[in-house]
Amino acid sequence: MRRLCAAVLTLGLVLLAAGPAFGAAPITTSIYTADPAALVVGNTLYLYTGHDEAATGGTNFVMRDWHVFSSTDATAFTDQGVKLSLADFPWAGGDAWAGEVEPHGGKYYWYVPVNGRGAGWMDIGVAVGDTPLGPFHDAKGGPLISDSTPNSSPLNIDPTVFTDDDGQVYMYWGSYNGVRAAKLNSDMISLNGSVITPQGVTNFWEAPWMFKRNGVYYLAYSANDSGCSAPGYACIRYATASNPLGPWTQRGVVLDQVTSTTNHPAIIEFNGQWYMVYHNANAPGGGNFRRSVTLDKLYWNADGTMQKVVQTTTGGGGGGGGGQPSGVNLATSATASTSYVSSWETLNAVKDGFVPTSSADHSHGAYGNWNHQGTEWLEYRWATAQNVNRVATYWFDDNQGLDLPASCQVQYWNGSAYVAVPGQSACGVAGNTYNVTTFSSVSTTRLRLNITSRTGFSTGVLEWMALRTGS
Ligand code: FUB
Repeated sequence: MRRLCAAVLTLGLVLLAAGPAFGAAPITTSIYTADPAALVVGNTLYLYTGHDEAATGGTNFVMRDWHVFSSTDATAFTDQGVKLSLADFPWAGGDAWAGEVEPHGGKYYWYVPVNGRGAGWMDIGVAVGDTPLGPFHDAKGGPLISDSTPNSSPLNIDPTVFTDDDGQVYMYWGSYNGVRAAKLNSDMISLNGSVITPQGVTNFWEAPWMFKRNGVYYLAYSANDSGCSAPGYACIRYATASNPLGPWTQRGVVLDQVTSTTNHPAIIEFNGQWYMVYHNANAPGGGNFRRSVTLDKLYWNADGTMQKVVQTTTGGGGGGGGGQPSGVNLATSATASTSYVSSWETLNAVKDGFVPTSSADHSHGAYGNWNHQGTEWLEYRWATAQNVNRVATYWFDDNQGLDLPASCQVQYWNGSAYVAVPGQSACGVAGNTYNVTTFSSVSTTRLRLNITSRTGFSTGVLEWMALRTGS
């Protein structure tokens, strides 16, 4: 009955897509990185990344420079350091956002969005260097694209630059649903013709990445429609075309939602293997403004469509591509309690070690708090202190009154109060998978999961694992 009532209440609200919440190991955990662009030169894969410097709990981007990482095996990456910064653009005032490097005429052109201090907000500038590692300097002395460029995007960020077989160079960019494209002249610092609004790039939000394979043009981009991600989060969709300026046909989702709200693709072939390079919030202490670049293998279907990328599980707080994380699950020996559980649900189901097949799989029982809204909590207690450094949560979503939460937080009892576990990575809220949250090891007799619902919904949990440090 309550599921029927809830169905009526929730009719017309968002349906959430399935998707693993994890990614492979970050390319570094020394700094936070975001917005990757990839380039292969000889036997080296270069990743050009933004640099997140927001403090823990920060609610805005703090981005002042860009790093370059290099690798010869797509596994181990060397941070080559800061190769471009806001200081290289005297006309820019802040916001070193997502750029891309394109080789041309023996030089390397690095297109970057920056706050241009002029009218409006974000502009696109261009730097040039003689090698993939620079040194780079401002190539133009002012913006290539600004808010005063006719037909520019509502937010002029995220340039992707592509050179066709005939040598013509194209740039796509934009955000706030406003994708734009233009040809570049061979000087690489001026437009050849006017800015167009390419057709068919449906669900575009931002972060385009353009490339060509077997004569087909591909445009991957960040989308945030309800068909692919939870509110506030993004997935990566892609479109194909037979002409570099379109029209485009959308082909679906190639990367599901990740643990950061934003996402940003770079798709590239290196040593005979294709990769999806992207970012998430999986590094220790990570978050929406403390992101980390990672990459996973990408595979093709025979018809030229891309298979959805499987976000793998190694390191960085990863959890298993939907599978159960490994390690000793201390939950099985804990006593569970909660601020509220519906009388028909089964609190102890969260610690029985069952591996659900989806967020709707309550075949082994589930915890649910319908019809409470706001923040409720689950808690584990042990008779003696346990060393814990990660939890994994599999949310219950009945597609009726229970929905994935808006947010969550892990706390521990420090002997006198509940406090947030230190160095906590993003508390993931993805469906149909284990969401792993890592933190600095704590020795405690009590662990708590605070769960905050979305407006109009209650929340539920199928499994909540507490994993022993070092196992
Ligand atoms: O990193 C700042 C902005 O967030 C980028 O420009 C977007 O692509 C998004 O990742």
